[in-house]
Amino acid sequence: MQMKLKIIADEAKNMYNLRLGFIKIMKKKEILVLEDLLGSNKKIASEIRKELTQKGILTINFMSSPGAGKTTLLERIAEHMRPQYHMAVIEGDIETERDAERIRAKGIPAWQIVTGGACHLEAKMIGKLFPKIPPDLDFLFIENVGNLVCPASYDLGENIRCVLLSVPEGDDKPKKYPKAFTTSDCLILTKSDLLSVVPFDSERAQKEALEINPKLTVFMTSSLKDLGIKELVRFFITSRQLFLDKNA
Ligand SMILES: Nc1nc2c(ncn2[C@@H]2O[C@H](COP(=O)(O)OP(=O)(O)OP(=O)(O)O)[C@@H](O)[C@H]2O)c(=O)[nH]1
Ligand SMILES: [Mg+2]
Repeated sequence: MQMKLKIIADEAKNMYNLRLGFIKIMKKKEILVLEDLLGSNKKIASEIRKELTQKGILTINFMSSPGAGKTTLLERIAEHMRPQYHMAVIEGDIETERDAERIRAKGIPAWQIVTGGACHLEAKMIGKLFPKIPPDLDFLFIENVGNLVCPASYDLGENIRCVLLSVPEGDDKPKKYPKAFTTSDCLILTKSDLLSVVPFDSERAQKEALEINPKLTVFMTSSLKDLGIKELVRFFITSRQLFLDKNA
């Protein structure tokens, strides 16, 4: 009886070790596949950046959690840029054409990428839209899928990456979701009109964001009250000029 039990225990142990080995191999394979994917994404992104910059188009990638106010901010930016500057928007969502429809309603060309479940955009998705992008654009905005984690790992060929953080989300987010902040050039605090009703320490949010990324340029905006949008638009216009001068 004891002998039989020992054999069963040994078999279970062997099975366990086999499973552990299998998981280790699969994990290694997963990491290799991911590295490969990110590597090829980076290559496509570099080509996109090169081509768009040569055409004088500054590309800006907006990342944030769902509902932080990306589309509303783009609607305001469109009002501020018109009529001097030509802009277009690529919208990324898991489902629906809604955000692209909102932008088109402002008279701005917009294309919707429906990822069908994927939580981020990838450079190849932007590349597929290339034939549609008018060459006389000044600015191409990309609204990433609402998610504060996955989009941070994918270069889309942008010149400027902006992370939006809305007041109702809480001032502790930069250190909890660091990659979106460490990989961005610009932090846009949104919905500042809610500061009077929601506890949000904007100094803490800025300080902690700058601790993990001192290069961030910070803006405080309210699309609802049209606050801070003019300054943000001026920043994009100046940045485009700098890129043009650099690539002249
Ligand atoms: N109070 C206030 N509400 C805002 C502001 N900007 C946007 N909102 C509201 O926030 C909600 C979400 O705004 P969207 O612009 O759709 O947010 P989004 O980030 O594009 O959302 P997803 O595309 O779903 O990730 C809407 O109800 C907006 O009216 C703002 O400045 N102040
Ligand atoms: Mg949106």
